[in-house]
Amino acid sequence: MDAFIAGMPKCELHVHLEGTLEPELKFALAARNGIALPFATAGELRATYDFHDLPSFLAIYYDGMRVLRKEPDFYDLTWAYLAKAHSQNVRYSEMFFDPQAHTARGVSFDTVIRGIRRAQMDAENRLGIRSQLIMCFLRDWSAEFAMATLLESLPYKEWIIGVGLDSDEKNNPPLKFREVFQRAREEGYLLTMHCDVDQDDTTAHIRQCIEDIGVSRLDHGVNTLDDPTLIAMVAERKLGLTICPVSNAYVTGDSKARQIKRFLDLGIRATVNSDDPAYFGGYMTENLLCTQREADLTRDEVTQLMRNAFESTWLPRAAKDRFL
Ligand code: ES4
Ligand code: ZN
Repeated sequence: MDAFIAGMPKCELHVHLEGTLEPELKFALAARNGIALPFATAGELRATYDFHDLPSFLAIYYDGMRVLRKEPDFYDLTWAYLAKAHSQNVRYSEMFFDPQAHTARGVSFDTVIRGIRRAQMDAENRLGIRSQLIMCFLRDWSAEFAMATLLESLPYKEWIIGVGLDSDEKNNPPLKFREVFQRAREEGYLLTMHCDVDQDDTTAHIRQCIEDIGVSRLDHGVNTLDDPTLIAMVAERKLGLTICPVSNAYVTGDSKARQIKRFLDLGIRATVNSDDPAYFGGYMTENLLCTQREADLTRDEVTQLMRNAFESTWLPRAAKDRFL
């Protein structure tokens, strides 16, 4: 089974590029940019990755981005992730980035996206791994900042397939960003949003995502299972759920592998993804292994998870079919 999972062609739909920043690269970028880190070694830094909930993780995640300043930094970050994904036979990835976490520090949108884009092109040409980019808004900042970021992205529209919503969900419901997502839709972006696991008001947020925002995917969305009407809505609309078991285990103490199996039994398009692999310590293969073991999945069920992922991509039908 382990060899089967390691070798299978994979698709990833929920990974934050900034969450792929490994301690070793963080050290190299800090040195290159003359930034002092309060740790002597990458190992020492890794030892501080001790989270128990979303806020304690996010504080370390945002602090880690200080080393990303110039275009080549974003190139190196993206290249390292795509090379690692390629080594696990990931054929296609849709990757989040958080432009506001950089523009708020004085790094330009242009710098961020040019570095990422150049690495995407190189990875496609040299490694054969395809990827697309999803721009996330930070939900704990204002809707005005999100709208300004949306407008700032428009000259680069051809490089961005869709928009998402991440960061701290508490008291930051989907409806706070209704106008931003409406405008994003008018501009041709596809829509998704995080509905993190076991947060306050999670089921109300999932309902807003579907009924008011009109997302075509849900990031996490595990708590759909808490409400039969949500189960029916997700099933009827064939929404893909991008679930991240190793991340869930960190943030909630439970990988939710049993819930993933339940979605499969219901015929709902659950997928398995890595979220922030440098922080949570698991890329695609490790996330699939964790799910398979904890829910005792068969080979067919693991294959179904990957079919669900390719089916839920934001690729044209013909491109999907080439992967399936
Ligand atoms: C995130 Cl685990 C998680 N939750 C919400 N927002 C995020 N951004 C990056 N990782
Ligand atoms: Zn996420």
